[in-house]
Amino acid sequence: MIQSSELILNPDGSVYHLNLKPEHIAHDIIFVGDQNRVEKITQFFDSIEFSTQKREFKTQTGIFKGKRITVMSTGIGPDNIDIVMNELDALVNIDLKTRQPKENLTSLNIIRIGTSGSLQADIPVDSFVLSKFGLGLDNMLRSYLIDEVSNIEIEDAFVKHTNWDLRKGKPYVISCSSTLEKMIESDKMHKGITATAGGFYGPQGRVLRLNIQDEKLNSKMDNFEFGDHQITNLEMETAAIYGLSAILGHNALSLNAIIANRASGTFSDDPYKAVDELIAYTLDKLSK
Ligand code: R1P
Repeated sequence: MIQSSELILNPDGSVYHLNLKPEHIAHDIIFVGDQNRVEKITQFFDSIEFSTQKREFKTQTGIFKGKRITVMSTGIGPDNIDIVMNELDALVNIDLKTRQPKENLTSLNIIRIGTSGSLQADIPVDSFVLSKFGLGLDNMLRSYLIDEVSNIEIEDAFVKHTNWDLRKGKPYVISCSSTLEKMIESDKMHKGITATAGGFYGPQGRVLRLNIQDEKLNSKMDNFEFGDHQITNLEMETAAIYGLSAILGHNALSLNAIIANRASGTFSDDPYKAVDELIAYTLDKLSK
């Protein structure tokens, strides 16, 4: 039995941070970072059966073209993903009354619709990137046992190429769900390795008033290659979602609207438009 200090439930039986009970979520789930993006998606639904919000975690479940879908905001960063993924998994794979893991496990389909900065000059603002791999620079996932799901060859090549300082922890690389990739991909999507940082400024090479540990990191990431793969973009959730999905047994895919180009120093004139187009693209693919 899992103790109440470890799996915390609210007085109504919902999971602690997400405020959800098992009946509130669909098996197809869309993650967004920004809580205001939830309704940008559910406005297209035929009906909404459930809404809740606690802190930055806003959830709505409804029907889109006959398909039951949950849309949820995760807030920013891998630490939030640790909460979201563990509590979502508990909703389907732990009996919350007996506090025992279930024998027959359920796999959720999770698609992130996020914003991101491109590292490549030829992946311009307002384009889309499908994350074939997540490269975690954040360390959160290293608290778990990940050797069976991580791509050690790419990790080692990246550490060597960037002369990575291992005092920051070892980067981890996890692949997307190939099933979801096949469902969503098209020639509108760039594909590559998405780097996930544990912060927005220093951890992504931004210098305002503080010196950073490796000023050349972004340019070294920009010219890293492993087989056909290069690092396309930098954001704050993908690798953590891929890692926890892989070890918990869920399917995950991350889609990125490119709103900044770090190579050229440009920012989209209308970042909301790119996100709206990615939402329309994803809903269309999901409804087929
Ligand atoms: C930083 O501004 C936030 O934007 C990006 C990053 O991953 C980070 O969460 O994604 P979202 O727009 O989905 O939040």
